[in-house]
Amino acid sequence: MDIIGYKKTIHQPLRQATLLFLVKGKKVLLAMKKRGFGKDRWNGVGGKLNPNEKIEEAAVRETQEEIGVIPLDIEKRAVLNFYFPHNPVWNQQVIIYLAKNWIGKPMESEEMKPRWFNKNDLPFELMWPDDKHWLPKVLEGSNINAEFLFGENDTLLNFNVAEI
Ligand code: 8OG
Repeated sequence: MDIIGYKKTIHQPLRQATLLFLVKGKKVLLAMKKRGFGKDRWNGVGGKLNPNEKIEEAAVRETQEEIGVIPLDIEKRAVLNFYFPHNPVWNQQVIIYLAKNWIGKPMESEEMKPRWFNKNDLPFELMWPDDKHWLPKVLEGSNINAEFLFGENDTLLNFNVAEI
């Protein structure tokens, strides 16, 4: 199964979700997901849109809910399309944001446990397998469009990453 072939079988736009990373100098904030999709992985913070919500509003709300800070001046830095042919309800488009300014101090919630990491020493073995292909580029300053095709057990089968 290749990405081009699979995309031809999809007829609705992908559902959107947000993912935001706080950055401070050489550090980036990741949070350990304690439940749900992506449990036991380090990730940025984010999730699905509420009805009638704009994507940027969802990025800010999810950050506040998950780690208790209000991000300011969020920068849209990547658009990632994820395809799961064995379970298409997981197909989604994730919009990636960075924030260099925020109000509050990151704290643990029921869903996430935050921790600062060096940008050049990320725990990729405990992250989604696609992250190593785009997150370092985003943190270095690139803007990215990418698509990823997953098989069962979160195996990454195929991907395209473009710097724009
Ligand atoms: O609302 P929910 O917890 O299901 O949102 C899932 C979050 O996970 C959302 O912020 C988007 C993010 N996410 C994916 N796939 C991937 C991925 O492959 N890598 C990373 N880093 N995050 C992902 O849905």
